Amino acid sequence: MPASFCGTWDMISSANIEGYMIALGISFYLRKIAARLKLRKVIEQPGDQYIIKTTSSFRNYTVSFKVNQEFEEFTQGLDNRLVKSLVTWEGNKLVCEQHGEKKNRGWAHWIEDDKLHLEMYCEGEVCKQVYKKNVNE
Ligand code: ECB
Repeated sequence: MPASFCGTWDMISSANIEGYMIALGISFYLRKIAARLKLRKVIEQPGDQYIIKTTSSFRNYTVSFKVNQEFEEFTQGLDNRLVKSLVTWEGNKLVCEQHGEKKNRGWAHWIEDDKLHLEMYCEGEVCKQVYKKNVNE
């Protein structure tokens, strides 16, 4: 049984968000803002649903889904694309494939050493982030 992802997690490292954003076609101006953000993940699991909230001082983004159930996702405030998303378990990794205009797009979350790991990928670019649990929230 995989460890619970629920809780509040604060970003402690981020690598290659620039490459990931370029692959998504994000403008120079937005990339400069986004690259500086200290992101937080608030993850809830009501029933058989997952809710992942990504928050920052600039914008927030929320996605909710059920594992193994394809859904339409509009990446509002990110690259503003409509994708068909499917989240599945691959071992201890929660893996999302985002099918749409961009090839090989998605993300994976897993827990390792009490940290929440995230890889976001698009067209060969991979952004790797690590989050630490915030026990005060
Ligand atoms: C939510 C704050 C980000 C605001 C950045 C604004 C513009 C940049 C556009 C695209 C940036 C690409 C990545 C930003 C980083 C994270 C946003 C959420 C990434 C995501 O898909 O998270 C998944 C996995 O946790 C759940 O939605």
